[in-house]
Amino acid sequence: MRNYFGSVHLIIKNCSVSFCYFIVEHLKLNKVQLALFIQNVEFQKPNLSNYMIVSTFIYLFFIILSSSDHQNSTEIKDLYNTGEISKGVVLIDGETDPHYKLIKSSDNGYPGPDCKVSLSNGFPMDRWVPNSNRSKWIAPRTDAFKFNEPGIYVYRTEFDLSEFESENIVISGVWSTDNNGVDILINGNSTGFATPIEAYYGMFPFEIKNGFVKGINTLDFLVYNISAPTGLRVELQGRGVKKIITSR
Ligand SMILES: [Ca+2]
Repeated sequence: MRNYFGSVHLIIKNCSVSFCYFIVEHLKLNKVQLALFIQNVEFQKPNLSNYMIVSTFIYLFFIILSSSDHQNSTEIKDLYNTGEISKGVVLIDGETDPHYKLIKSSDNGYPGPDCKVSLSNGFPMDRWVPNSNRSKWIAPRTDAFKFNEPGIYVYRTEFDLSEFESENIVISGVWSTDNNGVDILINGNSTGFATPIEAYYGMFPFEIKNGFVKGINTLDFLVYNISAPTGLRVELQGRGVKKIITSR
């Protein structure tokens, strides 16, 4: 196959502008990748045979690029689950979550910004979807069974994308809330994800693919407490393509 390509002169010179646009927009190539691609393409007069070869080439290129994109994507390491102190290690009950801040509270007695890991036994944990070895419920207070005031509670976590291309980021995960999750904001903008009033019985998926900015990004989880206990549980992960550092 390699020799075959070596002897073929591709025929896309006359439509190179639109073709380049297609590559950049649909295959998410950066300038360096595009330059490498164009560098390896030679142009000649079109004929049916070459059209077929070009089609095959583009298809194969797409497959290779897709797999290479996946391989090149890197985990965003400063994204943490609720109640997680380091990757795969959870806090003990009552500890302050270092990665989530309560930036808005409806309970003057628990205004934040500290979020506490909830007690793992008894009410309301007997109703809340059980903790895992990757995440735990957090709340304005450790002893959630003593209740918090009704209203909105906003939990914020931050992560740094300085080393990433901001257009290639995907963050996905699941969340649970007491009571309903109102929204998830990426850098203050709604993603539209919500959970039902009795969401605490399960975990609900979300996926965010846009709205990212260079540098520090914020992810806000808005939870509405109808009455009694309130809390939040999140498990999430993010991947992106790291910036290519070029020197001249
Ligand atoms: Ca509640």
